[in-house]
Amino acid sequence: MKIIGADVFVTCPGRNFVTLKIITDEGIIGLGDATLNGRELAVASYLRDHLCPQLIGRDAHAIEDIWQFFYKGAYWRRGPVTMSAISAIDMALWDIKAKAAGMPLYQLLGGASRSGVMVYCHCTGRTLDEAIEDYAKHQQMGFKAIRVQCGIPGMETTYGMSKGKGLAYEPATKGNWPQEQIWSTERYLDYTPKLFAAIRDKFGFNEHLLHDMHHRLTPIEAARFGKSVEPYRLFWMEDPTPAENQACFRLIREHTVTPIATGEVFNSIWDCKQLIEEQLIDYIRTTLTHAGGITGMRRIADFAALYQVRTGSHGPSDLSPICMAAALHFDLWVPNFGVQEYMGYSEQMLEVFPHQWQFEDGYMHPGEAPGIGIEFNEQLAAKYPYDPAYLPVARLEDGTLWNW
Ligand code: GCO
Ligand code: MG
Repeated sequence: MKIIGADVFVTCPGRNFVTLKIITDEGIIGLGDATLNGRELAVASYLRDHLCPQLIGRDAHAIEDIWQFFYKGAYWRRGPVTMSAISAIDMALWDIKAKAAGMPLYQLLGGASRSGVMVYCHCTGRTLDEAIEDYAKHQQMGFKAIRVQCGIPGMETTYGMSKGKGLAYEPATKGNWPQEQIWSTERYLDYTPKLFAAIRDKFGFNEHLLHDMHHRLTPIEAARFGKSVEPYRLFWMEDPTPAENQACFRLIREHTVTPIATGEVFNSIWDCKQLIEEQLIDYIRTTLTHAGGITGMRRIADFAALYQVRTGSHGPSDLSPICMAAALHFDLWVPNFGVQEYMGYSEQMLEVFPHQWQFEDGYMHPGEAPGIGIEFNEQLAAKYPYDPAYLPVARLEDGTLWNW
């Protein structure tokens, strides 16, 4: 089966998504997600200008060889732009292979290891009361795992806040210039344990409770945080500190038994090697879209399994529904599955990407359609052209640029 076409689309049904469509001579098409929030056009160009022309004429079944060709063959390895492009190609080729086999992708990977994929939602409030209200809403929807974020008194906004009560969380702002936000570690460390106390007090320990620290703390601050929230038994604390220096997680580990999840910005197995080998984390958060597709993620997950590290893939609404659909197949199969993030999508987004997945009582299932089980409505997508939007940046109160 030969590849005869590869097209890239950038569409903005509420937010920007980069979609790759691979076409074969047998009429089977495959879809891949190449969305890199705030850098969408760089990946679109990398695909359009460099990789797509080199796909034409290749055997669509040769997934591993194509992955190696674009990874090693570029000479320039790794990096989010390169890896998002490779990921989209890989996803689309697995979609094609599974369609050709007449099977849902999870069957090709080795079959289902569980009946459903536990997902966690994102719940938020500008105040503690609003966060409690939002938690109750998600609890009623059936979620078994809930991530809670809350406004901090004295800070105008912070990671995880929606732009108004009842609105879906969307970190990026439209326009050509990122919004700047002020961050105070002191205020955060003081207030956040009160949020967990209030949640556990009101709802008990029925749901898994998660929290995203979004790389804001230093290792010793993260250690103090983890230790101070141990009574609330978090499922995980996410991205407690930036992870370029993997060894710095040792310091956190020495002080707390609060489980740690990291890796949503990683794009290769090398980014997580030491963290996994030294068992410095409990959950690895790499995604299909940024860490090399099914081929890259499978390698990371198998390696992580040796050290009892489980998966907890990134799944915000700024990865396209194609990524979500593919992730559910991966999660249904992967033996060392932990949890899958599911922030959800607007109706407008789901109209552009008609999908097969189901949600029931906190668990998701990718469906039984051959392939990944997702479509792309090109005509509708064309009505929503690219609209520049950027993630915010954070500064300390004295103006120093910080980690957002
Ligand atoms: C998460 C993430 C996101 C990121 C976003 C950046 O855990 O869902 O931290 O909210 O900030 O995906 O593009
Ligand atoms: Mg996160």
